Amino acid sequence: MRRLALLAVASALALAVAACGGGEEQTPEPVGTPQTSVTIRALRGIRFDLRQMTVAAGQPITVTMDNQDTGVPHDFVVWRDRTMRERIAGTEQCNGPCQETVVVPPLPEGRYFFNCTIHPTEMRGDYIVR
Ligand SMILES: [Cu+2]
Repeated sequence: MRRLALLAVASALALAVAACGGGEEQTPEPVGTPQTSVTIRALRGIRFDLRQMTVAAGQPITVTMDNQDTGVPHDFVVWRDRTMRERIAGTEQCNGPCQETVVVPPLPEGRYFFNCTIHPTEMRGDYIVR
């Protein structure tokens, strides 16, 4: 397990170095232990409490959208990228307070995108698989 974690870190570093080949400043890769179960909260003010989540590659991921925004509907949808052409999975919409859960299918490593489809510009973030 520890060896696997080290390998994951090493490959992430290799990718980061490769990504820096262009010579421009890059923001560092976010650090976080990949999760298989995540809760994201929709809060008053049309926002999520998370701007990114890091989840495990090759495993189904359970995401619970905890809508604490009374009287306001939200959902949680994962997309292949920010173009939102390819929808991977998502919850139903629900009117807060409420919770909806989705199981996101196993994905290869990469940077995906999530948002609330009702408030797609205010409520969004990175779905990072590693
Ligand atoms: Cu919303």
